[in-house]
Amino acid sequence: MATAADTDAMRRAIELAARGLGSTSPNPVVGCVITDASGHVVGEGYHERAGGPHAEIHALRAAGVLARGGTAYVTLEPCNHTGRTGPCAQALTEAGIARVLYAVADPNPQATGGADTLRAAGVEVAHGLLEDEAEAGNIAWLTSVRLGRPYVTWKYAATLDGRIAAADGTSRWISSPESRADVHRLRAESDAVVVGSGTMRADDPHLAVRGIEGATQPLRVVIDTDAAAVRAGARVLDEAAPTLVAVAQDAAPVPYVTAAGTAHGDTAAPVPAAGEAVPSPEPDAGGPAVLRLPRAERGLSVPALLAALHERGVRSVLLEGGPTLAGSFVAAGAVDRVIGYLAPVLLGAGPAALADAGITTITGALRLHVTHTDRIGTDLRVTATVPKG
Ligand code: AOF
Ligand code: ZN
Repeated sequence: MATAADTDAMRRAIELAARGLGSTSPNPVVGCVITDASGHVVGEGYHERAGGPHAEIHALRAAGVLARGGTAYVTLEPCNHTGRTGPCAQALTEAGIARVLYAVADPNPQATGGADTLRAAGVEVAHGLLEDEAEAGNIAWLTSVRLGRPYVTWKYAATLDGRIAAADGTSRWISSPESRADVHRLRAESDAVVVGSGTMRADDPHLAVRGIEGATQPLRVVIDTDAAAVRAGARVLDEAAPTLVAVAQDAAPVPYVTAAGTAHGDTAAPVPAAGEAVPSPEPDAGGPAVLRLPRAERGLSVPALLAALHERGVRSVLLEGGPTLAGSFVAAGAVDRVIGYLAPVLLGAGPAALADAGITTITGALRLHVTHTDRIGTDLRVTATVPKG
């Protein structure tokens, strides 16, 4: 039976795990708290970056000999494999941990089995404490393992009547400064930020994280189907973060000129077979990487794009605009979560946040589940998830 103290310790482990958001991919976020035999917290840790020590190891190091006879609270089932680091199930046993409570079972076939190993070594093991919270905190990685594609959040800022720009195209600034700062936090927690060619042309967005110290920059992805929207000197081509430009397989080769004035391109890229993504120069080679993808009914194939991003270790995608791109993701069933910043502003005319998503009748409407409503500055932020299945 879990006590109130057990719940507190697991809640703390979930908080610790969240510190890794944005810097652990392709690995999960994981937090761990260790209490001694009398229930005092003697060690805490979280997974900080892929390839680094797992959360349990950080917490065990902090606890030292005080871990003996104690309890470990872990947000994810301890691993059972030797990957880039040794198996945590074994490390916990060797440290003399008497009891392990974990929130979510590890769906990764390579790492699973830690609970059985611990039990076989005589450790008391229980699963499921604060499982829903821990699942929500690690949703990007869990979704990626289960579906083989990144977790996709579509974010938009609109007026209360659902418009993202006025009829003449002007849009600065609909949302409050606080909402715009919040978007930088979302970017920092995401592995990739994606925009379409319309947004590229209209806004020349920068897409990097600003104003958050120590933030990991996301991969900036521009969907430029006909290789015509990303122009020389575009802000997205600067050095602030890596950039990937996705174009159609048959689009003309385009040499991109970076802000620094050097030309980079994909002129040597072979035309791949349908459905196949072509590896391109790494973004840190100086210019944007170019990814050639199959065309779809509308723009590029969303599943092919997500598969290529997953292949590159991207576990979470933030879709930042515009309405056409969001429409094609919704139509492809590839949106997991929606975050809308609604400003108390009316326009009465102008484009809607979401363009055609292939829905023509009310029974086809995509019905969401609201998980949070928050006041951000003068705006209302609504977070909603798309029910699975
Ligand atoms: C982590 N951090 O704190 C825990 C993980 O790439 P490796 O060898 O470090 O192993 C990653 C797998 O280990 C990961 O996919 C997950 O199944 C398991 N647990 N991973 O990166 C952690 N506890
Ligand atoms: Zn581990």
